[in-house]
Amino acid sequence: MSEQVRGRKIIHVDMDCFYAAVEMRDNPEYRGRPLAVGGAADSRGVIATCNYEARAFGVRSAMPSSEAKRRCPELLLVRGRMEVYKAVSEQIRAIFARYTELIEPLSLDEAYLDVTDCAACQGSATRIAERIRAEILAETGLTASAGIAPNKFLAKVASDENKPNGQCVIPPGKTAEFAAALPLRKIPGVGPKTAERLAERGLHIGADVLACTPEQLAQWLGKFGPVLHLRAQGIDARPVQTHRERKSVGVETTLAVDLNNATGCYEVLLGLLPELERRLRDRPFKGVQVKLKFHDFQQTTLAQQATVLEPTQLKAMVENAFERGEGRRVRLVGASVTLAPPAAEGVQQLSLGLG
Ligand code: DCP
Ligand code: MG
Repeated sequence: MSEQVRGRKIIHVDMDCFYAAVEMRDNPEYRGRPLAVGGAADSRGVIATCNYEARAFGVRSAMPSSEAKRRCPELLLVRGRMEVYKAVSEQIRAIFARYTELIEPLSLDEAYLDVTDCAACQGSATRIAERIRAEILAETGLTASAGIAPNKFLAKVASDENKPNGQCVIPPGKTAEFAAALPLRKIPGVGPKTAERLAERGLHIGADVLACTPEQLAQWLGKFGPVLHLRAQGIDARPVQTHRERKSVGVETTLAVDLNNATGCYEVLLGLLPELERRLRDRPFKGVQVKLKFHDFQQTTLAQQATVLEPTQLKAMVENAFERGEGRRVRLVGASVTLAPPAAEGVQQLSLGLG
């Protein structure tokens, strides 16, 4: 790793139970009680987020609201107010911009900041993070947590360490040590399934991964294998990206009633294509994905190469994806395309092939 990479100062800022915190700020009667923001329990809604009182009952993001209500019968479930969250998001981004132009938003409430060249606080990233969090609190009435580290991966993991309203620094000399002790599940990219597969091989923390070669890991995990080997050493060379090229365009819909056959799913997909076409705006693409989410919230994605959206290909993909459900009913259908790299633009003309 070059000195230049080693010398970066990255801050990851993440608001604490964001939507729920905004609702408690604006509705004092919600405070001190278990509160979740999400869709209603009786209409297939899911939890977007919840406050710490609700988390104590095991309520979590992405959980069906009905399950959340089972775990916490007194749960107060409120609808989200997206426009308010977006306004707060703009406020915090304006605060970040006082310190650096190198800002990479990850979502409304989360961003990476590269403050390597920021002169504030005598260049102390730790104190810059403290100041940013203090300004967020003063100007929005909400708390944020932060991670400070020499790269994005460690900064993100660190911001979770002292949540809520806390921060954690991983200094350059401690990165390897921190990563070696890190439970693999905390590494972005390691989901519950990957963690399980790694645990089956006796791999639980970063140090365990370093006993394997990147080639072995590639055999087990594909492209992510060598990446995991780097992360387990505390290495991440990805720069903070101020604007991201759009890599894919997708549309999806949650069905009012679950479907139990592939033909029905295909019809729903056909209905989504005009919207996909509109959002594509004639850009060339190189791959197509079909996504089905089953009634148990498990989902499957099928990807194939394609430069046009061809009904026969899509139909076969839907059928294939449906079979993976092994009889499970479908609650969501989605389709997306992977955009061709900008260099290829103009070379091939998009045609939807659907008339
Ligand atoms: N969100 C959502 N659906 C999810 C996850 C999150 O709608 N499955 C929304 C609601 C969250 C916001 O995004 O408030 C930010 O997501 P975070 O993962 O940062 O979660 P929180 O900010 O709610 O909690 P934490 O304190 O753990 O960051
Ligand atoms: Mg958050």
